[in-house]
Amino acid sequence: MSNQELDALRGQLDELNRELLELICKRGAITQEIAIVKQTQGIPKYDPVREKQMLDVLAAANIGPFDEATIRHLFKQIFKASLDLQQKDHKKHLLVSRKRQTDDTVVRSKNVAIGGGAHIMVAGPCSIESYEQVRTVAAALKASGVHVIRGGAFKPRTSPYDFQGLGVEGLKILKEVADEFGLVTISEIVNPAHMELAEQYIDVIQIGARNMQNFELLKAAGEAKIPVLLKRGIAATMEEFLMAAEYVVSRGNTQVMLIERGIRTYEKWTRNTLDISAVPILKQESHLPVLVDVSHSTGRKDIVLPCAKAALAAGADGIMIEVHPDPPTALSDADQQLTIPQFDQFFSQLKQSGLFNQK
Ligand SMILES: [Mn+2]
Repeated sequence: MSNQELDALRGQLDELNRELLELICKRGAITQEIAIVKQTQGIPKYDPVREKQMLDVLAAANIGPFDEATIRHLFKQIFKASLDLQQKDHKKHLLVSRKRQTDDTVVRSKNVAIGGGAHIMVAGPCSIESYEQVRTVAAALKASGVHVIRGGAFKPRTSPYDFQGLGVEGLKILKEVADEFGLVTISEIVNPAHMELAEQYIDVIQIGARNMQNFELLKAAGEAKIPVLLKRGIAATMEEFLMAAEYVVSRGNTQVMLIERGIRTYEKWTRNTLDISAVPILKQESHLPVLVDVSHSTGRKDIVLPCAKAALAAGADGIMIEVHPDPPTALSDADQQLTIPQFDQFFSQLKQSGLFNQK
């Protein structure tokens, strides 16, 4: 074959490549339109039955020289690329996405604003154990300039034989004490039927790590009229975490905060592994406030200060930490809770570092 002939054939290929490209792009644009229709109708993007039908039609129409398996393989790649395109577009349109809303969401409760600049300290006991216990912590927090108190009343414990919390009684104690000191309260809710109870007694609903993908609970929280603090699941990816938040926001409750609380790894010297990289990723991908729980992520008191500094340096909007008047007697998480003097020292050192900006 002369070079001239080869060049001519190659010229034909170049032309066909251009035509194929044009057709593939045209096809992509149509799949994007289909995605919008499917989105509004709530139909899943991936339709294996339809894909099989298209492949069968193509295989039957194949006149060669490629064999059937090759044709199926080639078109599967095109279908896959179209599906990826649909899903990428979808991600861009998530309500929690930074691409959808560039300004930081500011979560407001009473006189406290979380996100959008100033840092917030959330502290309090793991579990609400008694009126005296909560009041002692609240008085100390108030004196230290903390505005938000946490405390668990419904405790989803690893073992069914461990302390399960005081339930509604606990919420009542938290409310009484918080009202006295003018504090904002955060407490975990584990039952979708308890949202009205939450609105009555607490200011912020916490959805715990073990419930991050409890979709009925997320939907119920999405209909609640108070903010939600969503903890990252112990093995949740960033995408799963943001999708869980999307469940809440898509139901109308836009007042959602994310909190990194450590993930499960092989490491045994910390209770969990604090994923600092989650902070800048979440801040980049989402407009929701991001907090870091330095107690549950580390499970040890001796490193909470450097971990809190790292969290703030990475862009976190706030820190959560457990404080108990007498940690050795605590009914849950005794090892990781700070005493009140330890907390005061922790908080003053964090402020001295210049990383914690209070309004
Ligand atoms: Mn705890």
